[in-house]
Amino acid sequence: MDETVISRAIIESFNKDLLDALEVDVAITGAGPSGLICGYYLAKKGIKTVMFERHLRVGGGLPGGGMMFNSIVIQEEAKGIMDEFGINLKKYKDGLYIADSLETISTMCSKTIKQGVKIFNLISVEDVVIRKDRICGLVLNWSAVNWSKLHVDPLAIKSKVVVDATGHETDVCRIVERKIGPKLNTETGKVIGEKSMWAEVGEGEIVKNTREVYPGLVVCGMAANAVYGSPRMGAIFGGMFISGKKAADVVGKMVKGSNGAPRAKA
Ligand code: 48H
Repeated sequence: MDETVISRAIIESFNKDLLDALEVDVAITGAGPSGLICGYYLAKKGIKTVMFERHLRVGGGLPGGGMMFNSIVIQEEAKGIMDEFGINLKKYKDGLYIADSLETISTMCSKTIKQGVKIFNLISVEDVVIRKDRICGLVLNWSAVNWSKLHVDPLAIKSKVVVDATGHETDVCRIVERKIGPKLNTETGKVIGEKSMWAEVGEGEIVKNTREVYPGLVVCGMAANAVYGSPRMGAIFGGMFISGKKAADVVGKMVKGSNGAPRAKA
């Protein structure tokens, strides 16, 4: 068991994965709940999908539950998605369920990877690639480079569609706004910003807000409400899952050449 063999195995396999990610159908920014669900359903449609997550761990705001009480609330409309993933739900009252946040996120992450999505953690999206008024890729750097403010130039990948699943930060939409001005298809052309908490309205509006916000760029999850100026909703997560699934449907229609056949699993 030579140490250099261990090192070589890791370097070779990571390099292969990164090279394979250079040209993909879909690149998702953010491995929170909406990004994971979106990736799962895209891969299920046979669409080559990669995901970039800034932090060491995946899951975004989900593991923290509500104020660190590690449970989340799910409404009836999202029960089918939870059932598909095989995540346990306890009925709380009619139409409302409780799930363990750690079981939820670990199961979603595992099933998304097994479905064929490659998730790269510790990599940040710091810019986009734009051609002819269309987003067609992401500019990437190690998160450690950004956090330590080192001057290191990034690398880039190309994708037919980019998904902004960055949650409250709405990072990709903000980058686009910063780089090309107020050209998003919101009322102002800019990221409007999320409104204060109103669970019912926030959960309702997130589905219609899940859409193409600029050519080649689809927004889902909390980022969808933030970009279109809808309320936050607290620790109810059904809307995030339904939004991720809708994003996969929207993106699926945008990606040409997908025959709907399941992608071969690694
Ligand atoms: C790479 C990035 C970048 C970047 C950010 O915040 P998330 O969990 O987002 P959603 O939309 O899947 O879920 C939202 C939910 O967690 C939540 O916050 C709710 C329901 N809030 C309600 C309320 O009232 O507060 O995940 C986004 C992920 C995170 O893991 C970020 O680290 C990551 O995106 N991310 N990754 N490059 N530039 N920006």
